[in-house]
Amino acid sequence: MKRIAMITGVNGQDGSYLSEFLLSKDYEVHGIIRRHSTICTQRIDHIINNSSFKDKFFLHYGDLTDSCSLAELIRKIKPTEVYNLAAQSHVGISFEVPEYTAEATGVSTIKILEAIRQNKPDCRFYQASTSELFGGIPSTVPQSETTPFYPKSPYGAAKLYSYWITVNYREAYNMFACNGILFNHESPRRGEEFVTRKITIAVAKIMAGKQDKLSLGNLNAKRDWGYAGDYVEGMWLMLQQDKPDDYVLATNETHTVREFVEAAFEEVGIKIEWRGSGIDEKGYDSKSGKLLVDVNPKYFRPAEVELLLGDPSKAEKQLGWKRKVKFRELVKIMMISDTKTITPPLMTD
Ligand code: NAP
Ligand code: F7E
Repeated sequence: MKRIAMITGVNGQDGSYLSEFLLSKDYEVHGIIRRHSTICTQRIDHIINNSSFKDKFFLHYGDLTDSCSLAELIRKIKPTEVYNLAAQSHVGISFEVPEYTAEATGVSTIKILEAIRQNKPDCRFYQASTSELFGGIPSTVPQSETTPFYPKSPYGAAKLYSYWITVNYREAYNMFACNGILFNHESPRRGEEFVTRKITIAVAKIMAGKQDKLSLGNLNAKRDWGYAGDYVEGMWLMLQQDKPDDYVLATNETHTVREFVEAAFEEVGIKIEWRGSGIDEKGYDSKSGKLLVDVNPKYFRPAEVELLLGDPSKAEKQLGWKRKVKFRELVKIMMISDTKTITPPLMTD
């Protein structure tokens, strides 16, 4: 049987890695992009411009908030698998655009599920669920498929709806619908407003003399950070099982934002020495004494998820999935990439 995947959010971080992965497995891949006033396909240009994918990789306009476009795409493409990766995916920004986040990250999922139910009910469905669902009960660690949910942001609350409507369509209509409850995963293609990429870009720019210091919010937040390239394989594995189910993908390791900062500077030979506390905490180059990191309350969130640590044992056992890239290797991969891109200026004043 011809395997045809439809990916919403194809030009996002995960969409780009998943496209590469599925093309390597000989899928026909149909990616959905929304219209921008400028072209936003940087993460997939290498696929678009690769002639061997000319008859394998297709892009279509569509929008999460437009059920007409989604239904028409399902009718036209007749996918065997749909990966719903598109979302307003920034937790901090979800406090600034809460209603839009509810529409794009929550309600849109029913539009896709209904389009599948009515037009291609045997199609398998992957929902990009998230560790943000666990949010507010930091004492419950490590978090697994049985940990209660307690979202702490408009983003988390919208994803909660998407999680349950996916379970509901599986149970009510016997659809093959799965939730991947993914903990944070990063890469050189990570959006520049997420903390890891903000840090690696800033360190590269500081080294190139293009930025003075890095300003951050909560340095104490702990995250379970993995590598996006590892996680897309887990998404695919979920849709290859005999029965649909929900799975956590995580590394089972947690690190503070502060530790990520230290690791990134260590990659360029700088040891950070911290002085002060709270909003007065600052990070200095231990050799030169130069101020490199400070705290700016504008990056604090109205409500914060303090601690995420995932237990991926169900996915490891049932899917045979395991993350390959460890924390320090992830920081290194991102630092090498950003250092290469942000070259030192050719001339100085
Ligand atoms: P990302 O880089 O922010 O990509 C999000 C994608 O959604 C982009 O392609 C974006 O397109 C698209 N999109 C946003 N609003 C849209 C709309 N109204 N209509 C159509 N497309 C729209 O996110 P990611 O890191 O790849 O994450 C993929 C999915 O997994 C998201 O649903 C995210 O919430 C979820 N997730 C991510 C993580 C993580 O750590 N990365 C962890 C758990 C869950 P534009 O380029 O047009 O904005
Ligand atoms: O924040 C803290 C911030 O924005 C991580 C999304 O992919 O993963 C991601 O959500 C932590 C938070 O990711 C800054 O307060 C400090 O505690 O990189 P982030 P996130 O909120 O964990 C989940 C699993 C998803 O599902 C989401 O789609 O870092 N932090 N200072 C900062 N965060 C940012 N962005 N910027 C700062 O300056």
